[in-house]
Formats: sequence, C-alpha cells, structure tokens
Amino acid sequence: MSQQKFNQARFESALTRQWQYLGLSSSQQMTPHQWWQALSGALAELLAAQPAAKSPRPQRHVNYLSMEFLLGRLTGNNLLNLGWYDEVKAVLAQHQVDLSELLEEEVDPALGNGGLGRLAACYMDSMATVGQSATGHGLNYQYGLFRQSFQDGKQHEAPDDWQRDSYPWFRHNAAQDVSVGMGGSVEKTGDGRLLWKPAFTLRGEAWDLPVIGYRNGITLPLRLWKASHAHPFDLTLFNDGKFLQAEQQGIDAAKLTKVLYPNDNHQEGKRLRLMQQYFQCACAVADILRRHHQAGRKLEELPDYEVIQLNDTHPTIAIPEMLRLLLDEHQLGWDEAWRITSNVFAYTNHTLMPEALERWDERLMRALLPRHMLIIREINRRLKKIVEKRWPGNEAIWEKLAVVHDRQVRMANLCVVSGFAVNGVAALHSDLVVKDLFPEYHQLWPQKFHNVTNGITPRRWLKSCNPQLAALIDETLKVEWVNNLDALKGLEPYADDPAFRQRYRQIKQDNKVRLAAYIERLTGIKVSPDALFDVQIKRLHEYKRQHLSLLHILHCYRELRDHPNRADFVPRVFLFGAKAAPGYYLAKNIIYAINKVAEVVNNDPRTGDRLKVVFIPDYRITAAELMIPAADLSEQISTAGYEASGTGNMKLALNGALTIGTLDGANVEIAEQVGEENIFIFGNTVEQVKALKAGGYDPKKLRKKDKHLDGLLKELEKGKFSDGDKHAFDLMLDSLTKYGDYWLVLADFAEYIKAQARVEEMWRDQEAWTRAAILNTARTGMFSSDRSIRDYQKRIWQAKR
Ligand code: 26V
Repeated sequence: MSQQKFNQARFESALTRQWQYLGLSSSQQMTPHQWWQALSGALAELLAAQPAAKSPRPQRHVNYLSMEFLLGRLTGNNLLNLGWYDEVKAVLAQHQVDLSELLEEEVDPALGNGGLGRLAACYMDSMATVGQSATGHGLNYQYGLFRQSFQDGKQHEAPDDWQRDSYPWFRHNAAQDVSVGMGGSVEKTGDGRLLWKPAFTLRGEAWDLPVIGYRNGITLPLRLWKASHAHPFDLTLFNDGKFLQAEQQGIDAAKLTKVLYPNDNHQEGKRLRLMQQYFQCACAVADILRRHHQAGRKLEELPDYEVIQLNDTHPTIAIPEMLRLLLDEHQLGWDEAWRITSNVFAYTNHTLMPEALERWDERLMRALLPRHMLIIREINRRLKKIVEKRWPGNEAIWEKLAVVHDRQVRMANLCVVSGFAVNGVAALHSDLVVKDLFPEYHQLWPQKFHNVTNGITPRRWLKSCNPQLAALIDETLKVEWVNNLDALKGLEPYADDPAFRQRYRQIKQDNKVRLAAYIERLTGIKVSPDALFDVQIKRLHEYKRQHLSLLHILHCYRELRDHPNRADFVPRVFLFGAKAAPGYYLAKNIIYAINKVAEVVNNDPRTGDRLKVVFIPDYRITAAELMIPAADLSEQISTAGYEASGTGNMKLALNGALTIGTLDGANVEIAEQVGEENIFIFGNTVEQVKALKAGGYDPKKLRKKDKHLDGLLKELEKGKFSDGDKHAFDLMLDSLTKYGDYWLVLADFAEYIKAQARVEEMWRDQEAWTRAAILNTARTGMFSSDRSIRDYQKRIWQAKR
C-alpha cells in the first residue's frame, strides 16, 4: 500500500463539521482544547473514510490480547505516521493556530502501568508499519493509571479521568458489540452435553482506535472493549427468562471497565480483576470467531488464519473460553477442540517474579466461571497422564507442573500447556524462562520455547520526541531510516568527525535546555543544562533499585562537603520519574526518601549548580518524551536476573544516553551492540546473585566492613534528611539491613560507585563522551520494534507448522 495523500479541501471541510458539531458559529470561537478536539476528530473522520487495507500477502492474522495499552498522546504521532504533519501545520497557520501548541492540549491515554503496556503500544505501531495484519484487543478504562503528585515529598494519587467519552480518536463500532455472561451454573442437556447458564449477561461495546502504519496507507484497529448493561441488546434472552439481568444481581456493568489496576509485578486476587480479565477475553474470542465465520471459513481451519498472542498471563482465560465455545456451542469433540485451540495460542512471559505470577483461587474461578473451571480441570487431568508417563510416580515434578495445585489455578502453566509457543522478552530472560521457570516443560516440549527480544518504535521514540536529532540523521544518511533502523549503522564513521560531534552535542544541549525549562515550570527548581543529566525513569520497585541511586547521591553530597573546592567534581542533575503502586508502602517510602534528600541537597548553598536532585511528578509517556532526548546517563541498575528486558534502556541508548547498568535483561544485548567501551557495566551477575543468596549473604556484616557505606546509611538513620525524624525511612532502611537486603543493594554498592567514577572520567573528556554517545545511536538499530515484530513472524506467527 502506498501513503495516503493529504487532501486540503477534504480536511478543511471535516474541520468545519467539527466546530459545527461543537455548536459554534466559526472556528475562531474554539478554545485551544476544542481546536485539538476538532483537529483530531477531523483526522479520525478522514481515516475512517479510507478503504480498508488488504494484507500484502496471505498470513495468519494476529490478535494481540493485552490488558494494557500505554499509548501516550495520539494526534501528533498519527500526523507523523500519516506524513501529513507539515501540511496540517500550514493549514492551521492560516487560521493563526500553532500546531505544536495544540498538540500539548492532549491528555495522555494512560491505559497501562509500565513496560508491558508500552510494549503493546509499540508493537501495534510496528505491526501496522511492517504490514502484519492484526487487531489489538484491550479494555477501554474510564480511569487510566492514577495521577501522581507529591505532598511533603510523599506520593499522592488522584483519579485519572482522561475523558474517554469525548476522545475524538475513538469510534464506537456498534455493529461489533458482543454479549458476555458470568456466574451461574453448568447444566447437562438431554444429549448429555454440558451447558453453561450464566447468572447475568453484560454487553461488550467495541471502541476502536486507529493505529497508523508509517507512511504505508495501513491502519490497524485497536479494539478496546467497554462494559455496559446488556439490555436492550439482550432483550430477547431477557424476555425468554433465560438470563437474569446484571442489575438484578447487583452488578453495575459500568464498574467493570471503570479503572485500570495500578499494580505492576504484583498480583492481587480480586474478583473484579478476574471479571475484567474474563470480560476482555470473552469479547475478543467472540469477535475472532465471528470474523472467521463471516469470511466463510471452517472452524477446523482457524489455526491457519488466526493467532492469539497473550501479553503475559492476564488474558489467559481466552484459552478455556475458546475451548468452551468449540465444545459447547459448536459441539466439537475434545480432541478436535484441543487441536484447534492449542495451535492458535502463543504466550509471552514478562516476569519471573513469583509475586507477579498469576494464580487464581479455584473457588473464585468456579463461582464466576463454572464451565471454564471444569475445562481447566480437564486440561489438568490430561496433563497428569502425560507427566505420569514421562516421570512415573514423581510427585515433586507433578506438583510443579500441575495447572491446578493447592486449589489455585496457575495461569502461566495453563499457557505453556495449552499454547504452541512461549517466549521471553530478551535473550537472558528467555534463557531463565527455560532454565529456572519451566525446565520440565522444556524437556517435554522444547520446540515451544523462543526468544523475541523486545523493541521500541523509532517513530515515537526518536523521530517524534527528538526532531532535531532525527533531522541531523536525515541530512547525514540521506536514506529513510525510520522504518529501517539498521541504517543508523551508517552514522558510525561520523563518531570521529569533530564537526558532526559538535552538532550532535549541541542537539543534546538544546534538549537539556528544553527539559530544564519544563522542570522549572513544574517544580520551581533551576537546573544547569551544563551538568550531567543522570536519568532513572521506570516504575518504582525494589528490584529496580532506585535506592541504590539514592545511596550514590548521598555519596556525591558527602564528596562535595568533604572537598568543597575540588575542581574536577562532575556537576550532576539526578532526575527520577516513577510511580509506586498505591499499596506498595516500601516503594512509596523510597520516593519519600529521595524527595527528602532532594530537599536538603537542593537547598544547601554549598552544592550550588553542582548537585541537584529532581523527582519529576506524574511520570508518563509525555514526560518520557521530554526526558529521554535530554538524558546523558541512563540508569539500568536492577538486581541481575529480575528485569526481564527493560525498554527504557533501549529508548535512552538510541537517543545517545550512555548506560550504567547490570548484566540484566536487554542490557546484555545493548552491551553487545554498542561495545563494552561505550557502556558502564557493573555488579553481581545472575550466577553471582544466586551464589550470594545460597551462601548466606549478610548485609549487616558487609555494612560493618564498609565504613563509607555505613556512614551514609547512618545519616539517613539519624534523621539528617527528615527534620530529625529518625524513623522516616524505616521501611526502606530495615529492608536493607534488618531484613536481609533481598535485592542486594548493599552488595552492589561499592562496584556501583566505582562504575560511577568511570562515568565521571569519561564525562571530563567531552569529545570521548560524545563519540560514545553517537556510537550508541548508531549501534542500537536492532532495538526497533519492527525487528521484534519480524522475529515474531519468523519464529512464531508465520513459522512452518
Ligand atoms: C503484572 C501484574 C501481575 C498481576 C496483577 C497486575 C499486573 C500488572 C502488570 C504486570 C506486569 C508485570 C510484568 C511486566 O510489566 N514486565 C515488564 O515487561 C516489560 C516488557 O516486556 C519488560 O521490558 C520489563 O523488564 C518487565 O518488567
């Protein structure tokens, strides 16, 4: 397909219709926000009028199921992918309206927590760009991830009412609405079959967002399901007395998709969450089967035409739902229903952390989904035979492999057993999935296991967020690199060109000035753009170790006080962006500690421009788009073995920040790509972490030996940063000493400080630093999500079967 041409006359008349809808008599009456709405509404209307793109070649259609899509603002990105940015800018200028100012009016659709949700958004962008036929399925939450503010340094949460009802990119595709049952019981029919009689039904409304490929005329639907009451949709069933209405059961349908659960890497066994999961799965599976049927295809052929990719285990109930429909509604036998199902589903694992591996209480599952629970029990029964045959009488192995164990349904096991593919999200992680998480499953079915290293879309994460650098690359390479990121290799020779370095450095400087202005507007803190911008942006979690960076800040502050006249002190601005799950008190305590230390450090006249600490409130995609192009140093300091991949690490490296990091997740592959002289690797490796844990690691002993570290911790304990309150940081500090320092913060401290000294040594030679930064941009092309999607195609979606 070729790019869609911009038609000014059609655009202008669509724009006119928009202000007329708003009840205004001229475009001049529009507020800036209404202008943004009118612009987006007009574009959405023009797109909807386009004929649907045909897939370039016959291929399995991908259904990407994810509970989260962390999109960020759409209007600017859509203009860029359409290739209409300059034309639209010119038209608006004729109305005395500035496009870039309008784009600032958009509130982020924050329908995700962190990396997993953002990955889903990058993958939609790349599937559209590489021409993979696909549909995204998710939920249309009324409230996205909470808004964060700080009060006396403590995190406060406010609801994120992002106004989905008036979001101009949404189209309610009422013809695609479906009906979803819940609760009730299972009855035997006359011919001995089982049939589910739900206690109530809900309506699933199909709300579509367009995902626009990069200048190729392809648009994919991202279908976000919204729950509402079933009537009048289900009036016939209601009149027949077959189903009771949701309201009569005291179920408020609209509550179901009201709010995104704010947990990241931690499962809560809440009934409403399970209802959300099933609701999404039921809508998606009904939609997939309907499309298949309408295309005139046979059920047996489903695996030839469709794949369902599960983004973590959250949409796993799609598996028993598919089986239920094939068995009960379409009356297939178990073997055939199983063959179809197990050739359609593929599962991506995003975490090894035990507390994030989903388990659902069997009783809860049975109360809500009685038929599904029976099906899961049947899968388990058949699995037991396979395991018994391979490991006769081995209870220990069966306990590990069972899908239902201890009255809990283990969703990851269900995925591995019922799907044709399982993948991790970075080479190291995929290795650990096989070796530590599922070694026995791997012995049973080695061919199911794959690696697909994560990626990021270069449209949003370079071209749109760093337009100056994109222009320099355009001018230098003179080829289209935005959908062919390996072309960045062509920049390598320029790393040694002083004139190019100068321009590259100036762009970084301009981006830092832009960020400094944002920081001052937001927090009142003035930071110097000449300082090294040290950036850690990600969800707040102990394993990500924001508190390790905090100890380094204390170290720098101590240095400044001990040697106030040191000429070679490297000025730094520490920048954090992170939300903590509202119920994760230790994480919130770390935020508090960073903010309290910031207060003291920033207001100490001895530090001046040389040391500043800023925790940017309400970290979200829009903040990331400002911070990433301005970063000098990228903090990727998780405990080795726990960060499955990371994707912020890729965005930062691509934009020329050097990484300081452990050998964890995709850091390993980033190091391979950029070369060890252009990255700062430190800390215990996965093997060393395991050995330390096995060998009785004792942080108290370590602290006793390391006087410097002991001194820094004492400052926190004595209330020096908390107005004398000696217990302000107890939660954080006790975890590091009293409770055994599970995440090895103290164990990696000394090496981290040494690595930071290497950072400073390079920073003092700005030519060397810029050279390394350019090489980071030049050598991170493989982290384009276009490459990830092609890997999924080759290894999983379109692989020979
Ligand atoms: C897990 C859970 C557990 C159940 C309850 C709610 C909930 C919500 C989100 C999650 C996600 C945890 C997994 C996750 O986000 N993993 C991240 O995935 C990124 C994309 O693959 C990867 O780059 C990060 O390293 C990984 O932490």
